[in-house]
Amino acid sequence: MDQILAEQLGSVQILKINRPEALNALSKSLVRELDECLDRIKQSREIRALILCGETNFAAGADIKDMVECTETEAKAFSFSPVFNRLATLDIPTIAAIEGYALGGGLELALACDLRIAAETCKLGFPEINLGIMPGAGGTIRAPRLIGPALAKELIMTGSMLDAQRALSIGLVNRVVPKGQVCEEAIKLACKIAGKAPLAMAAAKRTIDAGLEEPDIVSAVEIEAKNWAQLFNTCDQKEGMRAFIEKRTPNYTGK
Ligand code: DAK
Repeated sequence: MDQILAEQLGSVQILKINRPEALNALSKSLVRELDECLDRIKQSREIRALILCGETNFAAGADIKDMVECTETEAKAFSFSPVFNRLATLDIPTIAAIEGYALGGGLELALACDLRIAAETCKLGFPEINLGIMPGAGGTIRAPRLIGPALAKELIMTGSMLDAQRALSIGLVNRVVPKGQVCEEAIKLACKIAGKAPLAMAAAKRTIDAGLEEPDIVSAVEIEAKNWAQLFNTCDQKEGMRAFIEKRTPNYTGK
């Protein structure tokens, strides 16, 4: 059975994690499948936004049964981080639509996305500390950048779960919607974003992420200025501004 179900709605790609019997725990083979999907998405010129979701759960973490007897070398060979990094650095915007549990590696997967929409009944957290490990696929790095080091340390050190409202209040998720509506909301948001100029979208994403890496604000603003000016080499910049002046809807081609 496919552990990732792929569906394309216009220019929006939906990847649904499909391992309900284990609350969508991320097995090695499931993450390999995800990687193959990312390959296809990277090569596509049609796909302009990606949604990651599950049916009743997002993902209750990496598969503990896969990891329990790992040696250090085997743990290193577990290839979650490279795949999550590839997801995080895709040119297109990515949205995690979170129903149910997003725990451990599941939360790390959601954090590798640009935006997160959560069902009001969902539970998020890093329970790794309860298993004698710590987050290892971006959690200790991406969570502090998103919610600050103190709140990230509290989450990681206690291993406690947060509900959706608390996650919203600390900026861990962008929006909270009623149970059962996350996918619908994510599709609406993805369609809105997918209609924008793709090169500008990619540049905005790359620039925000580069700015977070760059401790010196003057250098960060220089990166922004360079990336901004480069957009004037694109047909889409001319199209966007001409469409405004001509009072019509722009037709972006990604060139
Ligand atoms: N792994 C394997 N199976 C899991 C699972 C998991 N993470 N979570 C749930 N399941 C399975 C259960 O074993 C059970 O299967 P059966 O016993 O029926 O065969 C089934 O899903 C239903 O679960 P429960 O019976 O436990 O359901 P409850 O509603 O009672 O509880 C729960 C739901 C989410 C509170 C509970 O299932 C739970 O605590 N699950 C574990 C959550 C967790 O600790 N997650 C973090 C895992 S550690 C890496 C870096 C990082 C990582 C991996 C690699 N590298 C750098 C390579 C990530 C590590 C983690 O995520």
